[in-house]
Amino acid sequence: MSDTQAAWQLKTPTPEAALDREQLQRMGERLEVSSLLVHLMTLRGLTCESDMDKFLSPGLRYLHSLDKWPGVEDGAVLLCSAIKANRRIAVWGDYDVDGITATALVKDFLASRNVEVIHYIPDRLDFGYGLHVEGIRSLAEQGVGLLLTVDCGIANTEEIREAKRLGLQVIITDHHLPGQELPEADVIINPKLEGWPTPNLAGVGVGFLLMGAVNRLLPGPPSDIRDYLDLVALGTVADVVPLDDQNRILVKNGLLLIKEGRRPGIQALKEISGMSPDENVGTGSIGFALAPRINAAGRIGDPDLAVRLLLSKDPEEARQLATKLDKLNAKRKLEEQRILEEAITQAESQLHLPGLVLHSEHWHSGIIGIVASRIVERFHRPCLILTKENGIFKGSGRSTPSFDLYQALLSCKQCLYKFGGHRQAAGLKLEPFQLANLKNLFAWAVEEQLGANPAPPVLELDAELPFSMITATLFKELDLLQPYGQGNPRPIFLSPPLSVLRHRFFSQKKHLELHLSDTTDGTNMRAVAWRQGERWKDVALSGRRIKIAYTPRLSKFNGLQQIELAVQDILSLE
Ligand SMILES: [Mn+2]
Repeated sequence: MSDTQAAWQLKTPTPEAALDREQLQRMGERLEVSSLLVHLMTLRGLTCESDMDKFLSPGLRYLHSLDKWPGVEDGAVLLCSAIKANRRIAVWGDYDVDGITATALVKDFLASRNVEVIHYIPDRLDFGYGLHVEGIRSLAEQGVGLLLTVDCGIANTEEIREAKRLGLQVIITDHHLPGQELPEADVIINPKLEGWPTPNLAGVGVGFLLMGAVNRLLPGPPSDIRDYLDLVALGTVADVVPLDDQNRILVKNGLLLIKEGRRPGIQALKEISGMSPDENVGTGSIGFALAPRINAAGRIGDPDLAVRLLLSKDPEEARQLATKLDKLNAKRKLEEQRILEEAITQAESQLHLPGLVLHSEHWHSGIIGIVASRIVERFHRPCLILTKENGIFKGSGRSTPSFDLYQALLSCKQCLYKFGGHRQAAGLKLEPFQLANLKNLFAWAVEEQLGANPAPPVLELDAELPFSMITATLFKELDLLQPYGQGNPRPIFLSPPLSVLRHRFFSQKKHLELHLSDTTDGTNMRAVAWRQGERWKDVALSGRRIKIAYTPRLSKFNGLQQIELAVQDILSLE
């Protein structure tokens, strides 16, 4: 939680989406929802009744047909002819959740059509992301005739040239930005290329489309391709791609499968994360519980553990694998905590700077990215975190919403050995003697973009919501907005003036519980401000008039459902 008071701002719809009170009312009547829900949809850029209707019930029938996605049919034809010719097929994936679910999806689907393929996921520490020549040579030696990449490959022109030289057919499926030169693969399927209906699919979404097309072409009875949407939802949510209309359809339907829990591996992950067997899994539970356990395999263990988990047909085996992943994740958390504490200490000595460069000789390179995110949350400054590996500094950077990190690294490139990424996140490598230069250049770059004194963070609020409006119907309506994600954040509401009836701190004063009364309608509610104990411990809260930025939640306590307000931020009115 932030140490600085954020500036609160009520969101307004874009001019195209804006509706007046009466229009909101009428639209609500037509869609059979409240005008508040219509208002929330206009804030999410929806302008007309049919888009709103599709948003509220995103059925699979609204997915574009397969021939609308360039390269997908060509890829399917090539893959099917390789299968017919008995060519050996290898899937090359990535060690994050998107890459792991994409690998599992392709293998699992093809196995359902009686096609066995081998897979390879590079080790994060030995090789890093993407293709490498040693691996390709080894696949060729194993008699592989077709290489299918998932969630990677678009940047590997050299490596794919080598694969072609060795006589492999190559199909790239990827969703990362292509460079100036495209690899000489037989087929490239990438939503960032021209002609795609959306650039936002995740790697696993692209793999799903290809398998959908293969499903139609292979001889024999087709499989039910919808069975694989659980994997699509996992990878898409974990990769934090915008949940535009197509991704929303894939994710919303995939989440239903995850709730059902037919895949033993996902069921075991839910169980070990403390969820009930038919728990309604949202994007939040994926982000906090399921994805970190899958990622832990790739960060500090062996990503194949996670692939095996997702492919397992045996609940007992799945349970054992999930337990292993859970242990790795616990280890990752400890390590993260240790690095975070050291990083915070360093950051506190740099608060005169608008951008932070933190480094150590011994931080785990699989974890520094998460720590960078935590540092940005806490200090509201762009941050680079570096660690030494094989005599070279390897780093991970995270940005604030208004800052273009990639642009900043471009202006530091004279001291960098390698870098890549986008606006919000990036990776970099540099020689140790360049560290001082990087610090200077980065400080310049940040100051140039943001000025010497970065503006306070802004907290965007969806609407004012008095406590009397928090009803069962509201919860049902808010459920329709799910799944939340980029472009569709969980709504945060502004309260009317409240008075604090009583309060207490708990868990070593880390968290704060409040009993609040809405002064405009007299309704009382219980609220919890997680991780905000420190900030309020010396303030006399009881009796004070405040406003809160909050999200209403239904929580279960002793088997009873009760309303609890999750407090984002508190504003004292006195
Ligand atoms: Mn990805």
